[in-house]
Amino acid sequence: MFTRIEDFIAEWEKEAELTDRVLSALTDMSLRQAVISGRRTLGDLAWHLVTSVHYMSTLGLEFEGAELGASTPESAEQIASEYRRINAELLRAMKAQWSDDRLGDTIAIMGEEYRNGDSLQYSVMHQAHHRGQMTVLMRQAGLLPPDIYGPTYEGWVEKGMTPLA
Ligand code: NI
Repeated sequence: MFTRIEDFIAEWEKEAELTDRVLSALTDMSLRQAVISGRRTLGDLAWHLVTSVHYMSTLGLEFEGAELGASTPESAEQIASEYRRINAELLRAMKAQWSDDRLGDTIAIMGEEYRNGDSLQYSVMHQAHHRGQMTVLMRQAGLLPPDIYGPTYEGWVEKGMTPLA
């Protein structure tokens, strides 16, 4: 759990940079890639990451999210730029509206009590979870995923090292 806002912001900024890297590597065509027919596409997952930043408004933060009910855009650039915009709004709102003691407050979410500091931790992990799904779909769509927590297969090869299988 996060107990200090500045710790969350430092972590979130690092993670958001990784997400931005993934979103910026998408092409319009790749957005239609699905793991199997009828399931969420790469575009849907990317857009879910954009809209889910605004879930943090359920913790009592006021900031503007994506247009309510907006469906997945067909432009990869639009998704990435909305992500950057909403992310900046989140951080601005948190710095302006919260102090550290808010992180210990609990809020009922779907019938269960969660401390805000835990919900923020969950948000970081939720983003990493979907980013991992997206890198698989990127491969299926013929795109090269960026380095995230370490080199990609191609990154190892470029360094003249044997990639881990
Ligand atoms: Ni999700």
